[in-house]
Amino acid sequence: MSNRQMTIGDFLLRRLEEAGVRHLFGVPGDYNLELLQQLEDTGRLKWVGTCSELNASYAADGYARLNGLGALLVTNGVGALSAINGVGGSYSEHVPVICIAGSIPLRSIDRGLGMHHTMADGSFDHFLDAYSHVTAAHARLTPRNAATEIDRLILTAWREKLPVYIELPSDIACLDINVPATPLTLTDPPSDKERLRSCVAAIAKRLSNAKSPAILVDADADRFGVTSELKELADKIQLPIAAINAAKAVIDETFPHYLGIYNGQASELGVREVIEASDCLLSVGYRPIEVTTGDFTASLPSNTIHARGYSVDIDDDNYQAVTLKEVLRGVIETVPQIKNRAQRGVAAARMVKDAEGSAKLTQAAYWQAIQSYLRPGDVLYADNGTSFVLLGLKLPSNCTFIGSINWGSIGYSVGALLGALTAAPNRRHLLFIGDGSFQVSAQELSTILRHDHKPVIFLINNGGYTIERGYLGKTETYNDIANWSYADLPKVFRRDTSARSFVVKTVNDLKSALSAPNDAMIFVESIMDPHDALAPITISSNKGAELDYGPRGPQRSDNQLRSSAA
Ligand SMILES: Cc1ncc(C[n+]2csc(CCOP(=O)(O)OP(=O)(O)O)c2C)c(N)n1
Ligand SMILES: [Mg+2]
Repeated sequence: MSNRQMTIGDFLLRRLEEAGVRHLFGVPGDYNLELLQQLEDTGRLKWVGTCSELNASYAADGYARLNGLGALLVTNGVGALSAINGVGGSYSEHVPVICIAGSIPLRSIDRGLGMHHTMADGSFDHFLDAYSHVTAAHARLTPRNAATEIDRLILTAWREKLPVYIELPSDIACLDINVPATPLTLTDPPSDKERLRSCVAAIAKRLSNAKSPAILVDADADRFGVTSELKELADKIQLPIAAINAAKAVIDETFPHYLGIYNGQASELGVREVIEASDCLLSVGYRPIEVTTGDFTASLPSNTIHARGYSVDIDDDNYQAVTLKEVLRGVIETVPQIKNRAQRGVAAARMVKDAEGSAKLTQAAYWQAIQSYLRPGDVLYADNGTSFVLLGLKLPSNCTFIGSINWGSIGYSVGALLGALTAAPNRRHLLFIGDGSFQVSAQELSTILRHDHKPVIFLINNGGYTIERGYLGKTETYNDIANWSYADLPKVFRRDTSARSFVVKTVNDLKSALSAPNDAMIFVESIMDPHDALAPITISSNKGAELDYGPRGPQRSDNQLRSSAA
């Protein structure tokens, strides 16, 4: 392999570019300015400065959801720890993000010089150690290891679909090292031939002999890029595919074999029976938690086949060294076609009576209007809170859902919106968020406006943390928040903004907001009652309280927002 000389910083940027990363999010700091200058000088990658490193970590995650890989640049300690929540979220949601921290110069580490952005305790390893818990791999670069570590870390993020952490000491970015001249190629290691053959045969045999086979997908079906294979398999042998809510819209909801959301007793109509009674269920990357299993009421058949990115569990066997895509391709080729299996009904969308136009806006009327607003190809976001109702809407074809169901950090969606807009500026992006979640990361709206993006932001102003009122504190002031003038914020964040802002109080107000053209940002602030929440929200919060606090905890129904009807 031929080599060439290159600076460490230039090589890192070159490798990111070769891996398909075209934008870098983050906040400058003295320890990372050298790399930022190299970015400017070489013209590799575009810098997207954010208001905070936390938001940069959310943006890199949102970017990676649509781009396959994302990256952020922070400064030592203060920046790295601000970003660690978002990077932890990327781990939890299986999103490949490369977090680069410009860090303490090696000369200071060598000489034991105390530096700012440290604990001033003589140790320089605290943040590297902290990141070891939220990443698949981490390293501090040196002139000796940089060429190999940069490739190892980028490749690990891409292969594992998990974040990695790179410390780039500030005094080495401009040092020349020997680097490979050939570009970095992102490929999976090939499967072991025998393991692949016998794994494919075992799955194909079970599927072909089954009377009621089905597939259940989690987010990994998207992360490992196998949705088209899953649909091809479903077409070939006429089997239904359900998703858990962490994998909303991973299978196109208009796909004829798409069944609906499986969530234990909180499943969509008709889904639970099919999944739980299947005599051959193939699950893809299934990682159940309380909020994706209807509070542990989900129960997969005991002989479920569990396929993951690089392994498969089937009956008594565990197959290693097999890649998901190759397994599914093999199964598609092996199973005989089935044409006449009885079709299963797809769950019908719940319809409610049209609300009076002049009536005060309710959650029920709101979500009904939103359902008709959705268009094929939309990118949809739901932050934590009553905006989770979006999970129950039927999405048109080719929609993408970006959420953080496992990690659930409020405010994630605003940063993720910036990131995904940067990756796919020509799609229509709709953000659904509550006032409480918005207050965590609202300032990133300014970056979205600064870059002329045109999302539609649906903010529910209900005076606080309504979903939390279903756990505890229905009327307590700890669930109240300051009442901002949300719809004025586009103007505050960009004086010359062309954003269209609406304050919506009635069904008619909402209708006129929804008829605004999408040629500028649309900001819709909908005022709703703090105690208005649909049954799926209150039921899950009430159940969550039982689980969280136990029988001796504050099970005070008088102090919990409860649903009147299921
Ligand atoms: C970083 C973080 N802090 C706290 C929480 C706990 N939490 C979950 S939902 C929520 C309230 C959300 O309120 P809002 O966005 O207004 O939604 P609503 O239910 O009112 O529509 C809070 C505080 C969290 N999930 N993440
Ligand atoms: Mg709220």
